[in-house]
Amino acid sequence: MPLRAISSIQSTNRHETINVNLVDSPDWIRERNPAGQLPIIEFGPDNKVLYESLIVCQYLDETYAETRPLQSRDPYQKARDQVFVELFSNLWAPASRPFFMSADLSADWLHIVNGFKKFDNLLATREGRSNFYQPGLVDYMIWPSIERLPLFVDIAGHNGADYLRRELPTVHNYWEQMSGDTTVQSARLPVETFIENLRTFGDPYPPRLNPDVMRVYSQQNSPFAYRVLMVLTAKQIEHEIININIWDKPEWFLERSPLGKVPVVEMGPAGDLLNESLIIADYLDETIPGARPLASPDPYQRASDRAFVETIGQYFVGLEYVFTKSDLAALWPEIEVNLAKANNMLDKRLNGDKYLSGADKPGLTDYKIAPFVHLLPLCVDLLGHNSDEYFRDKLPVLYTYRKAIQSDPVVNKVVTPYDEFCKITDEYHIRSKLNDDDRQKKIENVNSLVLLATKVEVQLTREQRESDDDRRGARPRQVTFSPSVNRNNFNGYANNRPQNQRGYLATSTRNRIFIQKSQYSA
Ligand SMILES: N[C@@H](CCC(=O)N[C@@H](CS)C(=O)NCC(=O)O)C(=O)O
Repeated sequence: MPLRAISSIQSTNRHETINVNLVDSPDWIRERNPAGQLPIIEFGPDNKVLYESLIVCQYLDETYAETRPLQSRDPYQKARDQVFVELFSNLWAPASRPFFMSADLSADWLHIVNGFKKFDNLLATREGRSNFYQPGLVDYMIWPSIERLPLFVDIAGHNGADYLRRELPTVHNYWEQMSGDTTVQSARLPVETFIENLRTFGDPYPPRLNPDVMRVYSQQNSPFAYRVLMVLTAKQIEHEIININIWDKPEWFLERSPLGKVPVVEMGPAGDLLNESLIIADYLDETIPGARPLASPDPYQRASDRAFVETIGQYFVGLEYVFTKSDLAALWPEIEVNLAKANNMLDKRLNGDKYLSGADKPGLTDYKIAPFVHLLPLCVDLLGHNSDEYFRDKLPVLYTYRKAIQSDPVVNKVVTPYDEFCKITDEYHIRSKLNDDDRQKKIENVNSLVLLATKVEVQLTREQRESDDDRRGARPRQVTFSPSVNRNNFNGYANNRPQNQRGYLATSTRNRIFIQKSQYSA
């Protein structure tokens, strides 16, 4: 229940929010909370960590008491309030489960009603104690559940507002009063965004804050994305990076990438999209002068360079096999032949130069192949050979060229260091061997959220139809949701955590959707 923590934080206290994809939880979450659950807060110069929403909120209240204390000062009352929240949570969990899990809510309706009635009775035991003009910690702890109640009734096929008024009078009264609270209001989320959140399992689509800044959808370890990032970096073009969890892609990414692959760039006020790394690289160099042109000015040279990239790319097949084939050893003879061909082709094309550009800095063709040359030894190392010796002895041109591109500051800035990449590759292999139970559990988690999203959508369509028919008049949508994301935080995160992110992210290759500060912002 990440929402609790968020809605109880005073808006005057600065915080940033990282949404985590819990369906496919990254290791760095378990490093912070062994149970792998949210919310987790991380704070202070020594990165203190705290989890369990009730404990987190209590801590926040005690630490930031100067603005507005949220708990009773009387220890007995405080303890009783805690017991109340526990009782409440225990009732909410079984009552809400059918909304996530059951395909036929009408069959579960009696069970649901029963749970909601208990809810109402429990809330009645506190009547008179809440000061609605100044809700306290207890209120903010139970509100995220109560806020959803009318919508849940709606999606079960009944009219949520009417049902509350008739059957759950205490909840109804409480809901109306709490809705007027400014903290509750500031944390509201349109129901459409709620649906999107259920389907995306991580951050919702991060709005582009500045349409002049080019956006790159990337993945921290994608050599294809590196091509584009190298061109942008070499030309010093301002950009922002959204890393996508390519193992579990959010829908808003799929809407932007025809094959679901990174890189994709999103540009200009109209959000023009372009995919395919080589095409993007050419386009950027042709249309933006930047710090320096990267391609040859001669059309024939440019065309033959493109052909060179296509052809040598086929000899990097060993690298592709690392990620696509299980029995690398059987493919070793083929890998060796191709590596030798790549070495010879590069030798001819370089003709003694340091870079393919023929200059003292890499050019467009160098940046197109650099990510692959950087990673190429993987297909040697993973077979237990020593790639350094192998390249030096058998592939001397590739060996020297690799050292040359790795000494370029642009390449260095963009790529994950080779050693780190080896660890990631191990993880990748472990990951693809996830046991079937884990996989099944994940699929069930996803399905239950998608089911709920679908139910909410069906309800919205029904509401829309009814209001179109003007049968009941345009009933204002009554239920909105606490956000799981503080919208400002896209900004905050981008500004607060720029340069140290690479190392941090590289330890976890999965699930990160974040904005990296563009390298060349003022
Ligand atoms: N031809 C594409 C290839 C891009 C590509 O394969 N990207 C990988 C990451 S290295 C990807 O997005 N994979 C996700 C998937 O295929 O589902 C290009 O050059 O941009």
